[in-house]
Amino acid sequence: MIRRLKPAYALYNFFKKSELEHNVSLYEKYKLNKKYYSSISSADFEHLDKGQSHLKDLTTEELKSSPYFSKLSNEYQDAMLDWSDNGYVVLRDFLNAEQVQQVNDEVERLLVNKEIEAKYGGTKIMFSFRISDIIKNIGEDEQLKNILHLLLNRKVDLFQSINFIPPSRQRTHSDSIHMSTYPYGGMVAVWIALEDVTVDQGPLHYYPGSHKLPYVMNKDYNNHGNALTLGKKTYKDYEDHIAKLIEEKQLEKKVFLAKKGDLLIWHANLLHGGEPAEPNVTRKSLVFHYYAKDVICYHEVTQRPTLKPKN
Ligand SMILES: O=C(O)CCC(=O)C(=O)O
Repeated sequence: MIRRLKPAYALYNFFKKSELEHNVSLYEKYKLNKKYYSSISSADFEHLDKGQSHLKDLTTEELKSSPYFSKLSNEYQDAMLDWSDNGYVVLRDFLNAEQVQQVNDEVERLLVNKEIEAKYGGTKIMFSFRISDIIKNIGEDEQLKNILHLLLNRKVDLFQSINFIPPSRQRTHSDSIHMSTYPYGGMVAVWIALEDVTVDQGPLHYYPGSHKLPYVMNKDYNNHGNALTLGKKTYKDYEDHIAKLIEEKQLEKKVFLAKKGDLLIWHANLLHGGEPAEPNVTRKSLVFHYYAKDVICYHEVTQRPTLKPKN
């Protein structure tokens, strides 16, 4: 029960002022009666101007006419044409074999030294970029960040990294339920293969065009809660809701059989997940999540503002 009590989170947040101040000027901008430690969720934005509730998605015409686009290789330009209609971009061979080996060696070293550990059932190594320059430099790569800036029409800040060694086997979801923003759409993710991935290894899957569906938030699966408590639904309820939506809309799934070094960028609202996998296989990969600048950053399920360490 304590995990559902909003005042318990607010108390925890109270002592994290420096990591939560990033939202304060935006609460003022949108005239939200919130302190840095207050709980926050999509319900707090419902009364605001609907016309401004989403970052405007870039059209293909806007993409093509941007000066940075013309500086990219023909291959990258072609890949980026998927963004507007399909909500993803695949950049092949973004890392070369030597860079991939460096990351894999680094993860191995950090694990052996117990500087990182795999959580969430042994699948996810969180935030390795905070202690590894090798990993951070990839997430902060200038060309990559310029591409993300172009796609979102906003500069982005690297927020989180996740290393996977076994496959995620994660059911289909949109990251906007986890890393939520106001206006909607102020998040973007990058997935990089750190080995060649076959169908047996639980490849990443995604649903092209699903980013255009309405964002699924607490109210859409009856998980509102009230002023004092979070909603009672489980994460499985959310995943079931998404599975039903995919069925109803007859969405078409794509499976990413990546070669090591290949990279996929997905939109904040693109439905994606990990395919089932054979037992005891690896599927080494690295995910980076970025928030756009000047958006309210929070977590819809737990209704908490995002903790962002000051750089
Ligand atoms: O790597 C995967 O299979 C999925 C990762 C994912 O969904 C995420 O990091 O948001």
